[in-house]
Amino acid sequence: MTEQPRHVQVAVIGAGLAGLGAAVQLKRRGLHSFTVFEKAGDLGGTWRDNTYPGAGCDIPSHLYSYSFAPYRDSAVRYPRQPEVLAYLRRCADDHGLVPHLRYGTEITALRYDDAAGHWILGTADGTEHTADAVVTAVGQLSLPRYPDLPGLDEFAGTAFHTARWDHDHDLDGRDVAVIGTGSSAAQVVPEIAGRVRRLYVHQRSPNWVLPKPGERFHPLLSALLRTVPGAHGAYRGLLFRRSEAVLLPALRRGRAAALLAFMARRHLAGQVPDPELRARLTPPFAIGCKRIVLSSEYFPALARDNVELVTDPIARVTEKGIETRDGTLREVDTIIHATGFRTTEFLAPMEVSGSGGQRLDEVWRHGARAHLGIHVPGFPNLFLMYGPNTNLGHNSVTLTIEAQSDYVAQCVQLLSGHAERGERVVLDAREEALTAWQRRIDEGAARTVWTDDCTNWFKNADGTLTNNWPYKTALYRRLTARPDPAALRLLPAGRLPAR
Ligand code: N01
Repeated sequence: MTEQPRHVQVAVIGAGLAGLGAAVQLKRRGLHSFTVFEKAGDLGGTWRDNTYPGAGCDIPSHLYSYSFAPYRDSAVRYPRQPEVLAYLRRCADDHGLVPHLRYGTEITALRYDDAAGHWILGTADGTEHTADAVVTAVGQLSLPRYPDLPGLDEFAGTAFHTARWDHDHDLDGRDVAVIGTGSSAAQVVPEIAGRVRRLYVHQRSPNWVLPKPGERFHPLLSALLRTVPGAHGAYRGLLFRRSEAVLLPALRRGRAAALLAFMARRHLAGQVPDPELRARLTPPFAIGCKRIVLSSEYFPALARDNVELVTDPIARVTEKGIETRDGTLREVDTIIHATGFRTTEFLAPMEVSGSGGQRLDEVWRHGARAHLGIHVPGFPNLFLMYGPNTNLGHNSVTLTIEAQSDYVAQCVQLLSGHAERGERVVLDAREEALTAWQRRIDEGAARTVWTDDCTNWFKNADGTLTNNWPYKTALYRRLTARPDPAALRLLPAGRLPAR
């Protein structure tokens, strides 16, 4: 059934962590004319989609939550997927977002209409809505990436991605292959290793792994958090400061890197006594180049008798299983793709065109860039949440997303003030602001280990860092504290003048 076209002041696209955060801040600034369009039938984004066994957050919940909606459990340190999803539902309920959520509406195209001075949102069912401003909040980890392996279609068994887990497929007693050894695989493998008959873990390159503290707090700490006033806030502050002061310098090749590498090597040596297996699990690149895996269960699972770490590269998939380059065919009935996400494509598969019809994929042909990760010049009144270079490698991404949501709400408030005075205006970023921003990103990127010789999901095929913010979180918060008139142009709605 097609929907009725409608005009909204603000269209938010996506009801995950970022979309909900933006919606909360809009309301807090008295802006109530907005709709959150969500393609699925439920909120939660990545925390709705990733339901694989063991799915959980490896950032403590005290930090993986908004400051305006503290998630402070005195018992649980690391929440599992159902708990994070429940937290997001609570946010939506507590902040009155439910009436704004429009499920089952996939926005497939965004087109700025120069003549009308507003955005046209095309949906999967063909309906077109319009909006004065658009906030995209579609995530960086929303499009599953499937491996491009010859013969994949010939496989006669069951195959699925970790982010599209097939809960109807019982794994008990089966022969299973997991492709990929990132954070998702490290959570899945220990959960299923004891249930399946054989498990082959196909590793293309190893990851540095650090031990994960217990999911639940020690009873003493738990009692402290429960009883001492201010303890929850102090704990959050401690986690934040530790990430800024120790983890970030390590990722920027500081002395703390040696400490982390030492901890990772000791963890590996303590859990993997077999020197041959240990050698295959030792990464040849600096710690942090790939996102560090946090797990105390992954290595012991690999050492089980029914589990084999396969490091010979995959040659092809056949009807019966996976053949490696040495000619060995390991027959399996299930293949699990723990192969990550198409992270550098950002707003894809939406087709986005700005003023004058310029296409965003054309503007971004050498890599996604946006001033503050939020504004793309020539795309007026379009605000990106969790856009290019706003992911954190050392701290909780909720912090940059919260900063963005308040910033974007301020921009919309500014536009709204003009509209109330009968002036239809749009906000556009200056090209010079983006150039200066990009210079800052590139300088920061060059100092981090992310641009070293390893594959990771933070950079594009050219090796340009497109996803991560290479500085302190506090700096990002400062830069997004309020819209900067020097970086933005306020123009009459309609076709933008030449830049
Ligand atoms: O994905 P990844 P992920 N043949 O991209 C391999 C978040 N997350 O889903 O390293 C063979 O890290 C690839 O190999 P290589 C978190 O931010 C968070 O595990 O490229 N292998 C790699 O081993 C995380 O970083 C939590 O050589 C292939 C793996 O697949 C992000 O999600 C929990 C291949 C992909 O690893 C993504 O993690 C889980 C091929 N053709 C996830 N293609 C939290 O706790 C790819 N690979 C918050």
